[in-house]
Amino acid sequence: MRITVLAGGVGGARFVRGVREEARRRWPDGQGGSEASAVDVIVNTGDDLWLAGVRLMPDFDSLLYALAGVNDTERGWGRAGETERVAAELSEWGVGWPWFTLGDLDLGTHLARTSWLRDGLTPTQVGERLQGRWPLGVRLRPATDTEVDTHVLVQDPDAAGASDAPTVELHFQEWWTRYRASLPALEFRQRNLDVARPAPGVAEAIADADVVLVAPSNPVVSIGTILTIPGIREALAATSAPVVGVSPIIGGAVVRGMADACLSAIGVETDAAAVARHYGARSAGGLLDGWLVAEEDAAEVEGLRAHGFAARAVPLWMRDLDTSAALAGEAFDLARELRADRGR
Ligand code: FO1
Repeated sequence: MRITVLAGGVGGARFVRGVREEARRRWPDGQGGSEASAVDVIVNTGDDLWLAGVRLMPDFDSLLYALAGVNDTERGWGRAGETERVAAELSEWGVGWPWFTLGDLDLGTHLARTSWLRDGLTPTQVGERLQGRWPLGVRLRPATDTEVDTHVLVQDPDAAGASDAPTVELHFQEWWTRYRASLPALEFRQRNLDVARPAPGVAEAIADADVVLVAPSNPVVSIGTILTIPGIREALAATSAPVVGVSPIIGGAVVRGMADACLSAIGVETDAAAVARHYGARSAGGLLDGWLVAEEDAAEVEGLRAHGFAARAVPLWMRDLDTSAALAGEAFDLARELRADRGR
């Protein structure tokens, strides 16, 4: 069973842990000749940035740390047991951003990554080395090896809200961590899309999948950014695998993060059905065959089915490994039914 997941960082990590667990339970590798399974995670790279001379890949690192079990579960990013001695010095030197903390252990990752990049390795090759340190049980794949860093067009925050304030482009991470997504985003833009291509192995992971899962990550700046990489939408349209997504919205509210600020910026309601329609039904040229909504949103199922989505209301809250695995199981079950329907 080959499972490919499109994921961002923090919300994606929780879901991918569930996918890994459920895959292990359903397809214990090689025992009794049972079918083996493989999980490939296509990771958003739009949050990535250069800061203090090092290359950060926040979504990749959130998944890496969470799947390795070394993540800070409180903050949702960075390393457990972190210290900030170097960050204090960087702040004294005025290097980096005072609102963006680079922990000591985390800096170890960024220094290793930057060192390998300077040796000529690609982000994909760097990712292979980083995940080689811990047996993750899944393969993390940056969506592209091109630097596509998301930037956000806003009214100049220093123009004191003047109606004719000029616009400025902020790196997504400044908009997200300094301004907490409070500045209305006029546009999200990725860099270098004219030369960006899926990273090696990404198009194949989609084409060869038995199921493609869309994690409950930010539909705009995480999943949306993966979809802007030329070639990825085409691969998703062409794969024989059913594409099943999980709503990041429960009862009209985001589960975590500030996806609502991103959705409103592109004119999409913060609603489980609205996000599905934003992604589009595959039968109508969009992304999704199936869509899982929370039981709180069961009333949306009939309308979604009328729009061509194989929708289903299931428990969506991922409180722990078991609930995350159960959610992954619901996605696997829906995908199996979709494959059976297609077979008919
Ligand atoms: N998020 C914050 O809100 N404040 C921070 O200081 C911060 C530092 C940071 C450093 C490394 C890293 O990989 C992630 C970091 N994040 C921080 C989280 C980051 O904004 C998110 O992981 C995603 O990029 C947005 O979902």
